Amino acid sequence: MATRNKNIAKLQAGYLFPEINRRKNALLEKEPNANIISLGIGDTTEPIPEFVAKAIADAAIGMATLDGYSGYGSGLGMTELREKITERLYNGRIGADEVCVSDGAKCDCGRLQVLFGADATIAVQDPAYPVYVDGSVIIGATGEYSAENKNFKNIAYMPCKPENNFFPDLANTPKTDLIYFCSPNNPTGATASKEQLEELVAFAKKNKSIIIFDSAYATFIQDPNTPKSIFEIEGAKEVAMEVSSFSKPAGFTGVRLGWTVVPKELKFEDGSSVLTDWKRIMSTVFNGASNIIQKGGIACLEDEGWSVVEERISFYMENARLIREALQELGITVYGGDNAPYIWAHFPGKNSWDVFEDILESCHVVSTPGAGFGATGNEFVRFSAFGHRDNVLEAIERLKKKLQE
Ligand code: PGU
Repeated sequence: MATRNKNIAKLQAGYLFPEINRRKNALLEKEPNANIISLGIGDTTEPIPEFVAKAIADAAIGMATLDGYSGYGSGLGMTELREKITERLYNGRIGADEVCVSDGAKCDCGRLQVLFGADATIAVQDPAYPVYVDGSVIIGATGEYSAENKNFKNIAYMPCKPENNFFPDLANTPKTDLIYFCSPNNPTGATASKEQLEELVAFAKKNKSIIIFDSAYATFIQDPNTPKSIFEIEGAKEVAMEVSSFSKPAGFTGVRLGWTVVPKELKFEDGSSVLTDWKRIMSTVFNGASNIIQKGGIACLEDEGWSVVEERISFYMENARLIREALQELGITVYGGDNAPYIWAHFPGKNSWDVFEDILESCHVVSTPGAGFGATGNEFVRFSAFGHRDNVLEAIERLKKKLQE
């Protein structure tokens, strides 16, 4: 028989969200009538704009006609979509030919790991979206796991905690090939300021690192002075690429559409173009995002679609405010929730899986334990602001009852 991929064997646990689901289902087995509310996985709940659904439906029906039919696309996305992304979301700061459309940010993270390979050294924020580390483990880029330190040998973890305002201490971060950086951050909800991102770009320049900037939540930023893209920072095009997504702003978590920006200026050590290699990877292991769904993406970015997208974002941010304020009233220290759809709640001295279990058992509310995002998350629990308003209010009532005990 074939031998098991030794890198997969290094993964310390199952992927975080299926594990949470498993625990939720275990509770349902014990209490089949439990009305469980999820503030766990960051999955959108509100319908996509009707204007967008109609564009998708029209494209689908068009496929049954000779004129409307299309097969394989360019692989990097429809020109109209790429242009609209640069106009609506990047103020024209990047070229449409630097936008590579995909089936989502998570999938692009996986392909990025293939792009850089097993020899790339990486730095990640701790806590971080688990895909950066797990994906790097799978590609073999992380070295062995140390149970004692609860981390992988070849990963530079950049602790992000209240004490450093959730921005890494770059002076004490080693040089690595890649730096994963997510702002607004999943899971802490923190955003990096312009000055902080300037520091990050300067750090990457000095070390000849490439920043992989994840802006999946950029549209949730409310503060007009907070950058929504790394490309708002001067010189970033020489040291950064950006992954992003329609998932959270447009309710496309199940529809699937995202993109990665790879600037032409971004070069490897030998002077060769990262964009050229990215195109090579995309044309080899991906065949383009669905042409039907790309029409939906175009519709999102038109005025009629975008006004509803903005309404949905405001709706989720109101959920975030409700959750944040309710927890604060209960005396819990919370972070995030003002420029991001996540609230990062601190339970000093407690183990996050225990807090998660306790809230699940006693309130029938699913949260996400901070330890699932890295060792620095261990005293924290993440609450997602994605949910129907009734459910959010009900979850808040249950949390109040429980935590006031
Ligand atoms: N990037 C970040 C920072 C994310 O938090 C998520 C989703 C994605 C990318 C995925 O984007 P797609 O375009 O939909 O692929 N994070 C959610 C969902 C969990 C998951 O496994 O992706 C979360 O709850 O953290």
